[in-house]
Amino acid sequence: MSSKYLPSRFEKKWRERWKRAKLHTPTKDSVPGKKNKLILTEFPYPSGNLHIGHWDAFALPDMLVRFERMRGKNVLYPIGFDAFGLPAENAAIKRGLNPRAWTEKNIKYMTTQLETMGASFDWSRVVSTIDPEYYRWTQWMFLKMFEKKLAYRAETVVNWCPKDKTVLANEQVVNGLCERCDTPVEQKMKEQWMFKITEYADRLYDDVDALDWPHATKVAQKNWIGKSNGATLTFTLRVPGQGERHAVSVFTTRADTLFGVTFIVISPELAKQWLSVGWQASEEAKKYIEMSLKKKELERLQEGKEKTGVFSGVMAVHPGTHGEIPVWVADYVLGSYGTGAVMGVPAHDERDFEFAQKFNLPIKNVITPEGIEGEVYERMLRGELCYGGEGVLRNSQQFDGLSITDAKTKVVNTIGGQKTTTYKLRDWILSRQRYWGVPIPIVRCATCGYVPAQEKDLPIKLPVLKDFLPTDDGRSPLAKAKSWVQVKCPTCKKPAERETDTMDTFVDSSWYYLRYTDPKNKKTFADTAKMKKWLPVPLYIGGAEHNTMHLLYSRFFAKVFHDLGYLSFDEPFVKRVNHGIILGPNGQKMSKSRDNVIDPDLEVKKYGSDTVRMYLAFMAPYEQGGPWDPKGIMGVHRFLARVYAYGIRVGKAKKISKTKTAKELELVLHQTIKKVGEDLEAMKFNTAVSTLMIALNELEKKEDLEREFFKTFLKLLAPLAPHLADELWSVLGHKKSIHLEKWPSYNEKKLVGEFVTIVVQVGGKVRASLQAPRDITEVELTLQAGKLPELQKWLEGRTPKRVIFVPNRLINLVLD
Ligand code: ANZ
Ligand code: ZN
Repeated sequence: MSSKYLPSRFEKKWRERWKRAKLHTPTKDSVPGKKNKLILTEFPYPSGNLHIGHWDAFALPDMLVRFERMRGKNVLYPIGFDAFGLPAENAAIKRGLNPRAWTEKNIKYMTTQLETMGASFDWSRVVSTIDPEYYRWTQWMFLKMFEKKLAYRAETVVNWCPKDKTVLANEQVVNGLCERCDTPVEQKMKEQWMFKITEYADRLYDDVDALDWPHATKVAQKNWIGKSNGATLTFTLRVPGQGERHAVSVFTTRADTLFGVTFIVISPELAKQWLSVGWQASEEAKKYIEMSLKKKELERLQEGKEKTGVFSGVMAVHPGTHGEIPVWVADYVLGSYGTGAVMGVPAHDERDFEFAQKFNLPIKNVITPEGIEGEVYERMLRGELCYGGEGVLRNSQQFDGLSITDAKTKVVNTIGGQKTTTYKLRDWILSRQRYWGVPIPIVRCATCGYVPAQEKDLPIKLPVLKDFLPTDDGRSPLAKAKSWVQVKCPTCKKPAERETDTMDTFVDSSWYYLRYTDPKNKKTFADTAKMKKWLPVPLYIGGAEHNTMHLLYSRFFAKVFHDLGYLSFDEPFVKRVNHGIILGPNGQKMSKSRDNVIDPDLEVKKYGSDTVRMYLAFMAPYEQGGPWDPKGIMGVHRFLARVYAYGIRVGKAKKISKTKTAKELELVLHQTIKKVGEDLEAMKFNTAVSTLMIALNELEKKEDLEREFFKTFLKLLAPLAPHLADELWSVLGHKKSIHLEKWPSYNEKKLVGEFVTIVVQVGGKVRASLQAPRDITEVELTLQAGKLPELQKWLEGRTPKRVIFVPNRLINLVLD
């Protein structure tokens, strides 16, 4: 047997053996004496080809999966496809194919690619969102939510292309232009199906705290929900010719600044409502309102954009001073937030300040600036500068001298306002006027209105359509399926029509993990007892791009179906880990236009699957990601080649004089077992690899072959390079797969060798000292020294060019 490492000779063989031996599949729902663990990764979109990010997302968690199995857990590692969605529809339109044909072909191909990873998925539980047996339950969940009034119809703003006469998804609007014809996109009011996620805003906000999630993800969830504690205050209006018959409410987080209010601003949306109830606005105001309503929220809020607005002609009465203040209409106030109106406090709010300056409105300071002196202080008091900080009240009658916090409550109580909590979160618009999605199971009847489909009629199957281009009137392409659309009303049996909108694909992915626990169930989305075995998900690994929508929507679904009695938990994902992004060799995001895309298939051809896995593990901390380095992968490949050569030598040596591990290697052995185990458990794959590298160095230094040590080494390597480990395991004469072995244990007593004090120098100057085990290796010592806090200011992030090493005495890191 050659000692040249040629993974293409055996990797496929092992994958086939694992498959035949049903090593990972099907996962039993319980195994006596074993604890269950579900390790969940975000199921992929079947775009047609695996990219290196997929390897990062699936092959690396597989290391943890295999490790946990060796540690005696019953691990479920499922896979599926999030297969509805716009890209399939667009690709199909382009190629003149049917979206289902295109998607299914991709799933098939990607399945073969996923298999080459050697990832130990349970292929018996594959879930695909386009399978009618899956979307039957997506529709069922919609019906449950409709029943509870958590799914409803309402008018909202949509993107509209006036040339194509169609509604566009946000992704189809590129720089404000229609993706297909480059016409400027308009905003149009249209009735849509919505989920009432706002009803859960409070719980979604509060329950984040207890989750074992990355801090950034938790903050992102909270910001998205945007909870704000404030008050609603009401101002009486004086409308010309109508007297004091009307009022306007504002939402404020700074009720304490009431006496600094010098104007009121209402949003164009609220102004439009006023128009509809008889407000006589000037032509100028009407024009301004019309124009503003066409703009996008983002555009309106743009920082630094010059403020615009128009006087309404209406005056308001200040509830504290009883003086008159003008009411303006301006687009920096949003219709969808708070009450759609604000009290203008230019001395203390930056936006109001800009507005007052532009339109020459009075600016009145009511808070004494704290910690500010001199000229700036004087100017703030005069209202020439805006001040948003702490301080006590002034210019505020009986409230003078109060702190901001005290004043907030007192002002609200005195003028009869109301404490209010407001959220940025909006209800979830789930309907899409597109073909390739789950049909919304509703019938529109002229007599009965929106009638839910009956459970026994589910799934309402997506009809096969030749022409699935969007229609001219903004209705979904499904409107073209005449015979499918025309049905009898389930209630009154008169002719009626099916709803032709389909669902946002985020609905499909909000519950897929439930289905993994019981993918073939025909009676319910998943059996309760089976769900209990695996859920809530102990670990969910995915990309940071899902910090808000997908994770929030899934949490919302879990809460709803918990409240309806179907789930025992109301938070779906106990722990969340976000993986980093693999960048191109030039450190930039991989993209075809930059010509820096790494094709995993090619890399596997060149180096083998194990090398690609190991290199991804080694290149950077998992949660951080980093650039792909062609030299780096060669280094990892050489390391595996050395492992292979060592294994072949051990295999060939018929009789090895000593079978016990040499005394001087015991420390390394036990430390390696401990470190690799701890690293894998914490998903620190990179340091697990470097620990194995150090161990191999030590092995190779000895003249005698270390069979026992090497056997342990292979077990530690097995989760990372599963093919190679099994190949060498059989070379050593084992009949059963190494993946059925127990994870090695270490002896606590053998962990500590004798300690020595080592002098640490940088560029020849003593900068620190270090306690290290006797006979610590150069590599290990360099690593440890590099981490010393007292060295950081000397290293300044540089890596040493050269290392001078005197065993058990000294290490000198030479920088240049
Ligand atoms: C007076 C005031 C004085 C305000 C002051 C702030 C500072 P957050 O914290 O994001 O909830 N606001 C209220 N409704 C608005 C709307 N529909 N469009 C734009 N702005 C709106 O922000 C709450 C503050 O945002 C509110 O408090 C209000 O301005 C403004 F020194 O009221 B404040
Ligand atoms: Zn009817």
